Amino acid sequence: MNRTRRSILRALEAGPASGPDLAAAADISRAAVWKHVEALRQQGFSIDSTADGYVVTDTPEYGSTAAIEYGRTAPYQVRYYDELSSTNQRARELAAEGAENIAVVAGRQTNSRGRLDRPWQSPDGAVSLSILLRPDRPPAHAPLFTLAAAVATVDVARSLGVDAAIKWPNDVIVPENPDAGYGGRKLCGILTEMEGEADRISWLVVGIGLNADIDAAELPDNATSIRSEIDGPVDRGETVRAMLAAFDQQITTLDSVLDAWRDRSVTLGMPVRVETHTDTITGIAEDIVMPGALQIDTGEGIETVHAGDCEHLRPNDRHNDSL
Ligand code: BT5
Repeated sequence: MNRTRRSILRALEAGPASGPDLAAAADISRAAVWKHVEALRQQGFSIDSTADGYVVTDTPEYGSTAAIEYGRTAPYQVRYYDELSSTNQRARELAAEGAENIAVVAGRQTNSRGRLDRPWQSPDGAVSLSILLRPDRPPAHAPLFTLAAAVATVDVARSLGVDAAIKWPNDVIVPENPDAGYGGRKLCGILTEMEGEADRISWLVVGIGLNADIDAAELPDNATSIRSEIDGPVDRGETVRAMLAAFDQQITTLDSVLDAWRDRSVTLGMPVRVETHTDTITGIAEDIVMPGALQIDTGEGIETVHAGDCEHLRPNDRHNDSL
């Protein structure tokens, strides 16, 4: 979407706006304003011409940059694509072109990836979102942005009525037993990629795959979706806008993100088994420490794990795992 159309849309968000006012604000002719308004109508906006000026009476739900940007409060420019191989891949290309503060959104992805290049399923109905940032932080702080995305996703899912929580390090799940927190079905995965110099991140891409308006039957075993949890449809446009706002809020208070993560995690206090590249560590998850490492009490001491796959064990599973 070009800058003029974006500014017209912004003006319409604020209420009725007359053709001459829009023309003056954008420094274009009234005929050009009319063309932009027509183009927005083509994209699914209902725009009435009233005595007070143009008024938006209905917005398209999804399927265009304008639809997602309308009502957005967070400072990220949206780029929407019906289909991409991977939103992270597209965001990396934009990073190479020097862009920043962009939210790449895809209707569906054909080759999306999780950690260690694992396949990630993003059929139509998913929220597939990658946020490109250039934070003034050292590379070692990059995992904090993953935590911020997990916190933001939990808050949005809960606001939609889903009993979501975080499983270390980057899964948002609906626990099988919310009090005990074991097992659980995965609602969202997060993949952060970055390029940095010794003391500063050059760019960072936080990729979020949220199973939103999809039937869980279309997803892998052990996955769930907002739609299946609340048994109703999900407005993806509103979900993306809420995600961007919640993420932005978390990264503006990044130094307190560990506390926010602790409040929403079901991993802490649980018996866990964590597979790292080289090892399997079993014990009680005690705490999360900078910049997102899990401390596990193995019974013989505290082990600090920076990356790995974490499984929550049922309380009596522990006895099978010589703790
Ligand atoms: C993740 O990896 O959980 C990170 C996933 C990040 C995906 C987003 S979508 C937007 C952006 N663009 C990308 O290309 N990627 C990001 P990991 O922890 O490795 O988990 C991957 C595992 O989750 C797979 O091996 C499957 O078992 C499972 N899985 C695949 N698709 C799933 C889905 N839609 N819902 C739940 N689980 C899924």
